[in-house]
Amino acid sequence: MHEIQPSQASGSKAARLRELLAGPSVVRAVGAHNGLTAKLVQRAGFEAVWASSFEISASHGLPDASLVTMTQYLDATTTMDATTDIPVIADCDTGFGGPLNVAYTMRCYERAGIAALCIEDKLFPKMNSFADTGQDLLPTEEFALKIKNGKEAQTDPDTLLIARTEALIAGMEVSEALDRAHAYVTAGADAVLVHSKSRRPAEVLEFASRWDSNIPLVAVPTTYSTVTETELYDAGFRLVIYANHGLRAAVKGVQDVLGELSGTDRAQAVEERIVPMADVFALQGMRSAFRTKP
Ligand code: SPV
Ligand code: MG
Repeated sequence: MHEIQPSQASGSKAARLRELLAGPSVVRAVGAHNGLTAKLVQRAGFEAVWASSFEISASHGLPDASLVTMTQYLDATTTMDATTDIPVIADCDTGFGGPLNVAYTMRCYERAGIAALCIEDKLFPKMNSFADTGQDLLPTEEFALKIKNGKEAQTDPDTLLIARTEALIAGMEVSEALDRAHAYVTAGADAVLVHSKSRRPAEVLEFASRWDSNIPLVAVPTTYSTVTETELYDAGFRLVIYANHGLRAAVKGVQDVLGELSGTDRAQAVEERIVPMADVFALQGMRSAFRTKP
């Protein structure tokens, strides 16, 4: 079993993420889907961006159901990486196919400089974890082979491959989730994400209490949102992903403002509830784009 090792200071984002994961406090990532939302994540002080398949799919107006292609995901992820200084963790769904697709995905994402990739043990094509259908899993050995192939294709030793088990999402017992996750560690995973749709943190905390590895654990407290980062860290989680809070905030904000605007006859009605253009200019880097020589 291998622990996350701080890198030999290559200065890359992947090396930085390894350092953070080996550090004394929980690493926090937030979901994003484009350059602007990734910048907002960085500005709010989070340590990493989660290039969420749910958010990227939604940004195309599509369900998170393996419809968006690998190159579309990579394009969005590369933009997020280019517009931020913090590591980007790419949600690569099932790895976009079989073991060969995972190896190809690893090569493409590494070439683009992405710090970490996460793949999950659902069947391709997959559905979002909170959908009530399409939660069938690949046999453990087949997913372990995907992890092995991904790791073998890796060239930068700092790149992280996170194995995500959907066993609890599929209604299996904690012991099945543990068996799978331990097999993924043996196959070479650098971290394990155990996803859950429970309203309470009990099952992920039980998973962590029975975790028999130094490989860091990753939590996505979307439904069990009462849990604190401290509780998760103390249980053994080193990375917490707030997967879609920015997108959901944006949908609420746009819906509310446009709803109000459509019921009135002048734009001033919503002025107080929207940011000034100057705030967007700042996010776009307008001043540096148009800086002229003195
Ligand atoms: C995502 O953000 O795309 C995730 C997390 O994979 S979830 O939507 O909970 O499956
Ligand atoms: Mg996803």
